[in-house]
Amino acid sequence: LRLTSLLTGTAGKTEFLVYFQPILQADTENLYSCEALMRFRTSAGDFLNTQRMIEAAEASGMILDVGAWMLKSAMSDYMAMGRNTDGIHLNLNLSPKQAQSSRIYADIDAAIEATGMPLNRLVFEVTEGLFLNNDQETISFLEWIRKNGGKVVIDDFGTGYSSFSYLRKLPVDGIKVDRAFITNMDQDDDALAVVRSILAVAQALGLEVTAEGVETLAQRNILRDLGCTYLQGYLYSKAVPNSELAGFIQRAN
Ligand code: G
Ligand code: G
Ligand code: NA
Ligand code: MN
Repeated sequence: LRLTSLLTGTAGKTEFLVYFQPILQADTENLYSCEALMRFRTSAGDFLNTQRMIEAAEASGMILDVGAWMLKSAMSDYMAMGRNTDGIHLNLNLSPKQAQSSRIYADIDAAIEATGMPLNRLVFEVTEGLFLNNDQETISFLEWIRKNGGKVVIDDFGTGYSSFSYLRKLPVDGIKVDRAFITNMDQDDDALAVVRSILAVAQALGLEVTAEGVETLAQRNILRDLGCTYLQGYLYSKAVPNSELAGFIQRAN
């Protein structure tokens, strides 16, 4: 598999990179966090499709090594921005396999130890699929994060199987409403109704809501009026390398 040669460095100089995409407080538009997103750049300078690469890593089991690399690199790059990222959270994506592996505690501990990034500024993004088997070890892991001051949010919310009644029982702090609903919200009444309902339920359950894929001021205004907590999307910034993120943060201050 390609990824094996990538990881062992036998595929030329394909680089693993960490990009960052800002997440803003919806009411003030102050910077709340940045989501770390993996990028794969070939020696020719082309970017490989991230989703396909992640899927290949999951299928081959290499996601555990790739994920551990990602945790440490994202925290390290983030801390290297120094004062710029003081007090700002860092969102990290966890694959289900990664979150369910027994080494996840050690991987997180090692990354924190190596970089000095405090756990109470980390937000872990997991997908609804993680909760399908109702596995007690998964629940314990998420509770461990939250006991230590970290947060857990459900990514791509609305695309999977989670029901609202189930949501109430999960050890999570919030949800990220899938981009598909946000994209269509200002043209499609059904999409707007879904976003409205999700926000109403989340608020009733005391959950924070992030809207992802916010591209227009019209979408921003609707989301603010509905009491959405955080906003993320091209309206503010795409995912950028840390060199560009530092500039973005300075302009925001
Ligand atoms: O940023 P972009 O739209 O290219 O991301 C494509 C997909 O890859 C998204 O579903 C995103 O969540 C996922 N992804 C990006 N970085 C990581 C990562 O570090 N870990 C995991 N598990 N998924 C990631
Ligand atoms: O699965 P996850 O939500 O982590 O995937 C995020 C993906 O969405 C990334 O590939 C990212 O580049 C992309 N993305 C982020 N913001 C926007 C946006 O405003 N519009 C669009 N079309 N894609 C976005
Ligand atoms: Na994500
Ligand atoms: Mn998402």
